[in-house]
Amino acid sequence: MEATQLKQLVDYVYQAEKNKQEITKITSSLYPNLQIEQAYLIQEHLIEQKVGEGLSVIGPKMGLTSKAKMEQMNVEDPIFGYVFDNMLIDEDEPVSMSNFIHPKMEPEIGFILEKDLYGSDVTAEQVIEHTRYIFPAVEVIDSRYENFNFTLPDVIADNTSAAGVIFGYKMSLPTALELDVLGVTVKINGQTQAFGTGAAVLGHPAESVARLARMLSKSGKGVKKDQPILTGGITEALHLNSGDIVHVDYGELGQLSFRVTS
Ligand code: OOG
Ligand code: MG
Repeated sequence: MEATQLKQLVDYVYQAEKNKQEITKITSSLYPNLQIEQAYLIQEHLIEQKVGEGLSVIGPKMGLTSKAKMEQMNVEDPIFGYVFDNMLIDEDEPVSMSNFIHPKMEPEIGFILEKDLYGSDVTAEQVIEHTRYIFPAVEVIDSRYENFNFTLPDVIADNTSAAGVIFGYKMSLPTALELDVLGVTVKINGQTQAFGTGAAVLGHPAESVARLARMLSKSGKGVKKDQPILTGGITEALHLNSGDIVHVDYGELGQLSFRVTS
């Protein structure tokens, strides 16, 4: 891909996010042959552009790590992107529809490591051994593409639909919990809308962190200590609407609630 083309595509997704204006996916006409490596290059430049404007990366996120998500989005491989400081939503703060195009929420489990992990052979066991704590989280995703319709390269270029995060305050040790059998229930306006267990995320959420480390090792990077790491939606993502009251129960990990306003 030529430098001018790269710049054009970075700008395309960047402007869509900035103006909260949905766009046609890149692969439908702008660049039908977009490859995964090229998509990560677009993502990298997008991130540099945001950092250049004074925003900071809070931590990485994994996406499409559960069957429910892969089936919902019709794509089959885990992907990663980055959460920025301007995406943080306090639990007491409502989620305002006006900040998004067509937001959805997904329940996730977050990790904080006490040690950087590098290498193509990082395992879930190592992740658990070096986890400072885990916490309940909600990710608000907001694909910049019309109808959340995209291919794997499209969604990678769009920083994996990252748009908002709510981090729960309760910290737990992964060793004290069987995360694979932990049940997570999402209720919207008092009605159960989705349920999943930790095992939905690549068998165990720690495996998602390990997979991220292995994916990053291809470009000489790793997962860093003290950064919140999102391991991916446990259930399918649920559309948010103004007036919704959302309550997520993470069993022993705690709970998270928020409301949605216009
Ligand atoms: C892509 C982002 C997926 C997850 O947790 O699976 C993701 C999307 O579905 O728009 O963040
Ligand atoms: Mg997610």
